[in-house]
Amino acid sequence: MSTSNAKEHNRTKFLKEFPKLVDELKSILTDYGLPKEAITWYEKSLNYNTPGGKLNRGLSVVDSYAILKGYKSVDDLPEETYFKVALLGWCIELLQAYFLVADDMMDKSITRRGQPCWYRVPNVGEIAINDAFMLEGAIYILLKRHFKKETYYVDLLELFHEVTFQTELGQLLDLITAPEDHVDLSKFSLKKHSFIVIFKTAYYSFYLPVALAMYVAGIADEKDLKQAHDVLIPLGEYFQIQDDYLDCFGKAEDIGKIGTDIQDNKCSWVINTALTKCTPEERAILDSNYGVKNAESEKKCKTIFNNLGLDKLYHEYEESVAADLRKKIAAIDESRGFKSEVLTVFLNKIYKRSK
Ligand code: DMA
Ligand code: MG
Ligand code: MG
Ligand code: MG
Repeated sequence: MSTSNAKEHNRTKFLKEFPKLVDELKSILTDYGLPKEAITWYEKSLNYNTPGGKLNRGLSVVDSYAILKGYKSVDDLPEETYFKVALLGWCIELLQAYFLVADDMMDKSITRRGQPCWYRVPNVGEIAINDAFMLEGAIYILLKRHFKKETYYVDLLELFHEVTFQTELGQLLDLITAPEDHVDLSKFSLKKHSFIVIFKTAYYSFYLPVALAMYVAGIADEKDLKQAHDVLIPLGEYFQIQDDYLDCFGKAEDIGKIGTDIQDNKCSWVINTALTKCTPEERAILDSNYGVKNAESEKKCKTIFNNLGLDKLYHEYEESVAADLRKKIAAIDESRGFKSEVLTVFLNKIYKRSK
């Protein structure tokens, strides 16, 4: 199979597991005696918010496990093992769904994955808050039902809880650094940006999938978890910088969402880099137009970003961070069974992405 066929095949195989989990979750509501309308609502929320994305996080649990255990293809995994690692992958996708439903409300976003954000679907509105909680709740129901007997069950629980809290800390700082009613660009810095993105994105999107695979594979020595962490956190930072760049310069058809960072006054890589390069005149224009909720002000900011050559700076950053990560990966100690290939595969998945 060619690489792209294998990729599509793995994605389809992974997607096939999701309806089984939806049925299992529905059966729990049925056992509680919930009326049909509530069961249908939960089903709709699960299906609308969980499977529609790139599934990179979920698929990475399966891929990483296969590499750690030396399987050439995910098809070689025993059926029961595949089900378990795919289930953990779906737990990350549920965590992601939970964060995104809430994030879109807080960011007042319009579209997500090419469809209206969940809170904007007719009759949903603020019920989306409870739906977000219930997407998160699904994780712990599934973990208990399928992993309670494993020696690493508590490790999984602690990892999900810790990473969730870290993400929420990142979201907090993201939101309070970007108040709606008060734009103050002097509050921004690349250092603050780095903290925000590591916490709001890198832990749950990059460290979590690999760490989960490591626990299941039994290759989870503290030193190896740290080796993985020390590459995956900067890798996740790079990924969120791509997200920031694409929010401003990407195509809505590619990224499946309409960028809101400029109007939302976000402390993104784009504005922070611009602030380090702009003239006092450009700074004055940014001060009075960044975070202002209209297309005209947004356009003035974008013109400055273009004039500053941010596109070129981004591509230079991308090359230098990728080279740096490859160097770090080359220095990994594999003596306890950890495999650096897990990290290379992850880097290759996101290198130069446009969506
Ligand atoms: C996303 O940050 C972080 C989480 C935890 C959902 P963001 O608001 O930049 O994401 P997006 O651009 O996808 O709305
Ligand atoms: Mg957002
Ligand atoms: Mg956000
Ligand atoms: Mg973004």
